[in-house]
Amino acid sequence: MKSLVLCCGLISALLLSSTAQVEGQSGQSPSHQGTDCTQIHSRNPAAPSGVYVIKPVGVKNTFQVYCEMQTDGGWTVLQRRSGRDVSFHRNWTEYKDGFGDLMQNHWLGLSKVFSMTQKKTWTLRVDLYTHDGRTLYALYKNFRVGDETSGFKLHVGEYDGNAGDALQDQNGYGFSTSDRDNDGCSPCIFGDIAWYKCVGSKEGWWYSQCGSASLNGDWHASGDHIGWSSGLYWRTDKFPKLYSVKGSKMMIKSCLKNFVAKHFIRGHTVV
Ligand SMILES: [Ca+2]
Repeated sequence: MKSLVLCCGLISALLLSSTAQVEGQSGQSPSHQGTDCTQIHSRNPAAPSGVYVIKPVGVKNTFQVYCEMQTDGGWTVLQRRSGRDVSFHRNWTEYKDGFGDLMQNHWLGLSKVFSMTQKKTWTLRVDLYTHDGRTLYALYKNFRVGDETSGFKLHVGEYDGNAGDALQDQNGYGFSTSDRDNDGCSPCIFGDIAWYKCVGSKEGWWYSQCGSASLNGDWHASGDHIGWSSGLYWRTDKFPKLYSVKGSKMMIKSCLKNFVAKHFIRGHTVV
């Protein structure tokens, strides 16, 4: 964990230096505010959390994201759940493109996450809010998703945190929706029960026969949050059985060690 922070701190300084140089050379006002929230924060540590326009490295089009600006850097939010005002019953195209309100409950969209994570090195942070007011977290190094041909396959590296590791067994699996089955089992056998799809109620996730985590299922209020297989679950020993969390947030921060070293040392521009 300490080495991760040090790495990102060093790289942020390098990135700040290099991007300032590029802007100074061009003299143009950018139509976007950075390649991602980490870069925006590194340029201006006083920048508040909120919606920003970004243009990831190598991507043609800009898009909006919610940036969670914290003392350890800027995090780009991929998913947020805090209630049932936005339905997560969506098809493949909707999970691909994204939906919801960036300021509240939303899913950024798998194609955007792919476009961000195909370059740079990323850390995923999953925050899980319990019904008794606690926040547990899970950190994964080397997070990325594959392209659509791969089913937006999930890649996560080393785990750290206090929520337990529920995502590692979904590593390497494509995303599944009610109209796209990449869960790796047909049928999926659990004792004397067989399902053809791990998708429980039209939610999408990286199911893996079917796996230990899903944060896009049906949201359940306090008092109605235990016993639901389609809730927001993170099945580790840190939670009671069949426990649906009160809220969740998934966000990523870039750590540009390889990318910056390659482009900075060779004198190429970083955009
Ligand atoms: Ca299946």
